Amino acid sequence: MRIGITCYPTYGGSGIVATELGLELATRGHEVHFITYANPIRLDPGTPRIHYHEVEVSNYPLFQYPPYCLALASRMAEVAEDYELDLLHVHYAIPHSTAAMLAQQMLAARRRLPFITTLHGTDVSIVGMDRSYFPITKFSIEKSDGITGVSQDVRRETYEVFGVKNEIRVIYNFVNTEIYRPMEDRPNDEKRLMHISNFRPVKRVTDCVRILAEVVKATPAHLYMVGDGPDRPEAHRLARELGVERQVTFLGKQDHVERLFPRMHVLLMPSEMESFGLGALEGMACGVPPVATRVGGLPELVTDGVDGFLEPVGDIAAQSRRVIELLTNEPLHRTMAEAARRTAVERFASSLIIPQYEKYYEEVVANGKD
Ligand code: GMT
Repeated sequence: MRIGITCYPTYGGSGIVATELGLELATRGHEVHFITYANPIRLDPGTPRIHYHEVEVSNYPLFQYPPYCLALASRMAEVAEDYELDLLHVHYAIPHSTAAMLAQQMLAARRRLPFITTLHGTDVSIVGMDRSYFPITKFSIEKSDGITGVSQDVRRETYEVFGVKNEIRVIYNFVNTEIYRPMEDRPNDEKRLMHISNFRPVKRVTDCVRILAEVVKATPAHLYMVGDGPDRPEAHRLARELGVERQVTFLGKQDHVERLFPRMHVLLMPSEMESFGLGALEGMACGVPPVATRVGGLPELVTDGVDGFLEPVGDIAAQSRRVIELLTNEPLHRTMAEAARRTAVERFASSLIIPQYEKYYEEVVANGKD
């Protein structure tokens, strides 16, 4: 098939899922066209069957807010026509779903261009609830030819928040378990905790520092903070205040996290909300058990006490206890690390999930031909 993909190309789970999906589809013989304002991270533009079409937004002085959605819609229609796309697949409803809807209408007299919207969570819970975006988000979701959600929780929330009647297909996030895999001999010179995110408030990054401060009272450990965002300075300050700044390293944004994960012992995900928790899955594939919060779609990924631990949001004592257990009980860590890897391979491997997208594409394209 010839598939157009639009996503946020910078650091963030939805963009990563979209990019990895495009790469996997190209490997399976499809032609994939990324239509985005920047080259998606993790995308090597030289990859066979992958094309990248930049969306340029002109900044005329009259525009206090450059109309990105319109530039995107025009580019989508142009690419769809030039490359005879079979469908558009947009990740994150706002504004991608609306732009796809416009592109579809622009081409309606000449050809059919179905589009699928994949909901990633915050597009429903945060952005969609904002009254100024609510009506257009609901409308664009309803007008989509197909809708997928990355967890049962996103599906439930979309029905609840928007009251849409359309079918929402749950297709879980995935990981390439050939690339994300455990190391033969994980270095044991120090016990390493890792957190990875965009350091937005929803991630509660300061909880990671608080957890570390509790953990080091019981056993030596080092925390590696991967990513960047608005709450990094506060996490830094807190590490100094709690006297653990030498046990915390801020690594910034990293492109090859598959090389980092296998060196770690525990992944911290103390989020306020997670529709799925892609970082946890990537860690699990590398044999790193997560200590995460019991929110959103995380219980669909992590089975508490089997392949990781789930504790209440903000409960630093409980999360720290779990980390200490894992760092000080070698057989427990080994069993959980193996179970985490098994979960990734048996339930969330790209080889299992990508065919679900392919099947859905075929259904959506066939639907309009009735
Ligand atoms: O987590 C973020 O803040 C980024 C966000 C995004 O849209 O890029 O991630 C969301 O989508 C990911 C991929 O489907 C999920 O794994 C994350 O759980 C989800 N984040 C939240 O729900 C907060």
